This record gives sequence, C-alpha cells and structure tokens, in this order.
Amino acid sequence: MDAETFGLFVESVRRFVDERLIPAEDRVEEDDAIPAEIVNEIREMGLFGLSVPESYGGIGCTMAEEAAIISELTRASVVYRSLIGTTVGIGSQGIVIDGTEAQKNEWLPKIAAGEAIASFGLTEPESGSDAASLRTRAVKDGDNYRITGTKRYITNAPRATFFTLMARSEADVAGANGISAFIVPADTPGISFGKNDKKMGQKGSITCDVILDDVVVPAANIIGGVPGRGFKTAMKVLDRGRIHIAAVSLGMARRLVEMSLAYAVDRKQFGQTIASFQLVQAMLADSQVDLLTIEALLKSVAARYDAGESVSLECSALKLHASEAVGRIADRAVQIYGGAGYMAEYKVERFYRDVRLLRIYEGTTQIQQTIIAKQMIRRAQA
Ligand code: COS
Repeated sequence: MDAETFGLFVESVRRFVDERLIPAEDRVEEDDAIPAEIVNEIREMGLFGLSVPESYGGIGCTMAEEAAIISELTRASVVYRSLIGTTVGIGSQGIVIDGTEAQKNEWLPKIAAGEAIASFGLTEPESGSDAASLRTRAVKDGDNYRITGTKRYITNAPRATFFTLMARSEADVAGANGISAFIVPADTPGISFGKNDKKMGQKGSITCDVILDDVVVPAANIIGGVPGRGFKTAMKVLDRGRIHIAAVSLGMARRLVEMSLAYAVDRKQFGQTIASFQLVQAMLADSQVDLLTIEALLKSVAARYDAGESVSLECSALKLHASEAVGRIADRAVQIYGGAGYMAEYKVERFYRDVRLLRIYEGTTQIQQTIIAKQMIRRAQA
C-alpha cells in the first residue's frame, strides 16, 4: 500500500472508532457481546485481513502499518480489537511465517475475505508460562494424528473456523522439541467448548476451554509439514504478537491520557480546575511520558522487525514496557478522576480493568524479563 492510500485507511479507521465504536462501548459492556452489525462493519473494512499478504488477498500490512491501525482501533475499547486480534495475529501468523504453500493457499484467502476466524491454542490447565511443558498429545495414526487434551482461556474459540494448536507429537521427546503446531478446523468431530469464562474485564471478548477428544487431523496439517517444530513456530508468532500488544497498549494509553486531561481541565475544586494543581500536573506529565515512550519504542521495534532483524529481546522489552506503562496510565486516570474514577459510568474504571490483562497474556511481565535477560546473556557470550 502506498503512503497516501495507507493514510486514508488509517483515517477511515479513526472515523469508524469515533463514530461507531466509542458510542457503542457501553452496549458492548452491558451485553457482554459486540453487536452483530459492528462485527459486520469490522469485517467489511477488511480488518480481519490486515496481516495476510496481498498475494493471498489480504491487505498485507507491514508490522509498522499493523501497529498503526491497531493503535488507532484501540482508542475504542480493546474488546473490539480482541474480535480480530487472534485472526490478524497469533491464530494466523504461524501459517504466514512457517506454513507450506498449500497451507497458505488453503487458509489465508479465507482469512482475508473475512470468511475464516483464526484462534491460537497454546495454554493448558497445567501449562501457562511454561509453554514447553504442554500435555495435549497428538498420536500418529497412518496419515493422520489423533489429538487429545484441553486448551485453556482460548480467545475467540467459539467463533473460530480453525485453531493453530500446539500438541506433543513426539511422545518420547520432552520439552520444546516434541511439539508440533497443527491447523485444526473447528468443526472437526471431537472438539467441544467449555463455558465462556467470566473475566475481570474485557467484557464482550470471548475466552473458554477447548476440549479435544480423539480429534483426527491430517498429518498434512502440521504447520510447515515437519513435526517437532511447533514450539518455535509458537515463539515466532508470540514475538510478533508482543509488538501487536504494544500497539493495543498505545491505543488505550492515548484514550486514557485524552480522558485524564479533559477531566482535569474541566473539574473544579478549591475554586480552580484540578489541572492547575501541580500534584495533578505531575500525574498528567508522567502519563504523557509513558505514552511517548510506548510510541517511540513501538515505532523502533516494529521497523526493526520489518527490516528482518532478530528482535526477540526487543519484542519482549516493548511488550513489557508498553503493558506496564499503560497500566500506570490507567491507574493515574482513576486517581485524577477521583471518586468518579471508581464509578462505572465514567469508563476509566473499566479501562483500568481491561488493560490489566495486557501485562499477562502473550507472556507475563516476568516471562518477558526472563527472555530479555536470557538474550542479553546469550549476546554477551556470542
Ligand atoms: N523464536 C524462535 N525460536 C525460539 C524463540 C523465538 N522467539 N524462543 C525460543 N525459541 C527456540 C529456542 O531457540 C529453543 O530452540 P533450540 O532447542 O533449538 O535451542 C527452543 O525454542 C526452546 O526455547 P527455550 O529453551 O528458550 O524454551 P523455554 O522452555 O526455556 O522457555 C519461554 C521459553 C519461557 C520463553 C516460553 O515458554 C514462553 O514464551 N512462555 C510464555 C508463553 C506465553 O506467552 N503464553 C501466552 C499464551 S498465548 S496468549
């Protein structure tokens, strides 16, 4: 996409956010669901196909472009992003990054057309941060594998057309190298879903267990066609996903800083606006600094990712910083609003709960710290 066309696209997302998404936020929260007409509009805008290469019918955004669109979109409740998030990101990128040509041809055009929703199955009841310990097993049976196990907190599972699902295909290989990434169509017999999870925030986004009971999947559905490489595929997908989460953090950070400032210049106490008090100014300034640092780091890491550099460390540093920084911004927003900040109608308490998840999913802050330190040590020893 040339710069001018891309600029128009960003502009249309901004208008959509202001005119359609922000006004419907309360309804989404109350109904715990995104209205069907908005789901359709999101599909019609092509947002499900953001990251699918143009040669497969998608928009073919670079990481920097995807980050620009996602940070625009997440000025509205992050719940809207979660509708497209797994399809744009972790659910589809295994195929884009490591898939065979046949797998790309089969799935990517459907994603681009908004006909297929992708979801990502890594986490299990006993395997969260320690992803390499996953227990879901895939047993070879002729040209097929039989998959049995439970995946937990799977975003968009009931909506999904297919899962990028990690399972242990090599029973005798412990840890990461025994895992394969499978494309598992959601309508395969033997798949069932748990109840939708009740969450602290992000009402309207759906997560639940996915239970696989002897689910038969062709061996040809192993991403890349070679067993035992699925953990690495998942890690590559998560590197990219962590940039995406930083873009989500940026969108919410912008919204919360806008809201904090607007409230501070309007609300009067002691006969003046609270923005005239230096202790409130300190909170506003700290939030602005946090916002600018997310923006700058996101721009730099996305550009380096697009240039093909090896940036695992930087992806983790970015995700850690952005998710922690937006958490601080949300906390200050509640503080600046005071009593109103605790009340549902002013929305900041909702965003405070919504952004809490950013520090957890796609790798907790503590996991990012371990990745960063490990890479630092590795680079020092190289
Ligand atoms: N890209 C490519 N390969 C990678 C990689 C990356 N970003 N990260 C790790 N690998 C490779 C390693 O090079 C190693 O390969 P070799 O055996 O050939 O050397 C293999 O994968 C195993 O890596 P490692 O030894 O680092 O795995 P660990 O089990 O020690 O830990 C962490 C990996 C903790 C980083 C991983 O489990 C993780 O990210 N956990 C968090 C999971 C997560 O984010 N869950 C969210 C669920 S999705 S919302």
